[in-house]
Amino acid sequence: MDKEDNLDRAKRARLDGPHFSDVFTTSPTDNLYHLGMTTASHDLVQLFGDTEVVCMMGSAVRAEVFAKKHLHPVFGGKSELDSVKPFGTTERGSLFKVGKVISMSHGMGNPSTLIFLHEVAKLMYHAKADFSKLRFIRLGTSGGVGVPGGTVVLTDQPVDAELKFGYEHVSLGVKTRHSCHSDHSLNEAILASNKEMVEKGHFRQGHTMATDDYYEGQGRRDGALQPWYSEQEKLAFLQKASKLGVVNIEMESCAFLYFFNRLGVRATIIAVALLDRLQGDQHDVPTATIKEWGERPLKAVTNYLKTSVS
Ligand code: R2B
Ligand code: URA
Repeated sequence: MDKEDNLDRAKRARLDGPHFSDVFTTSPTDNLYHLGMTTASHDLVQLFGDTEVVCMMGSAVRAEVFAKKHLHPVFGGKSELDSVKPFGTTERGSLFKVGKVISMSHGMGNPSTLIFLHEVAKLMYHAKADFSKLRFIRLGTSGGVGVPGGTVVLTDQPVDAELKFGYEHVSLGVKTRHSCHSDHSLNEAILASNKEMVEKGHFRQGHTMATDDYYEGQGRRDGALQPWYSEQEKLAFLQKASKLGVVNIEMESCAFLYFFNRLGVRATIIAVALLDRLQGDQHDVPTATIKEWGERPLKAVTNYLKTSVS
């Protein structure tokens, strides 16, 4: 934890642990509102107690594709494909489980993601899942910085939209800054399961910038509003990011890794670059190519899961 806030020592210590809130753990019923499940409505231990890996992604459609097309053939056993159905509500996001792996969506951006992170962590707590085995992986898309479209990036450390390492959170009007990083051994294991992609140069590790906006927050000039910055100023900023070691830009890595670092659970982010932002703001790649690239993180994580789920 950085010392950039005004919390006194006792309050700061609460952020370092114990990790689970004494409020929800002692409530007679806990409502996982956005997942559409409660401790009373579902037998969470029976349904989710054996979970080993939680895979999260922005899109509900992608979460379903991952569950049906990638997880079911490997972990579905004798179950029918039709039996892969979402749990709870699908109004805000979708959650599927195949074998010991959850595939779920979290929407776009740090704020939406944080809601689902709190609720899925509580879900795992109520389910009595083994947190020493649990891993959380975000699979996504991103804009590359100095890497071509199609490159899969494994985040080592995220920076925010000001290129500062870590994540800034506000509670009760107080800003707290939190250092955050991916789990090193998890990254090594994912890379080791995807040697061919690594050797081809299609898979690499680096810093990821997370922003609260797809357009001006990522320095795009093709949004609806007239930006204050020129094309040259945009490129100078992206070059500065690149020199710092940033290889891609997305919208969730800071909150995602902050959350799991605070909880003390292994987590990482894997996202394919859909374009190189040093070359432009929009891509002109055929839809079929974007679809194939979009599935690369799903395939890479499936390769890892094949070797690491009991
Ligand atoms: C990548 O893609 C989405 C924006 O198009 C956002 O969720 C992200 O991080
Ligand atoms: N997702 C982002 O956040 N940015 C991009 O440029 C592409 C996908």
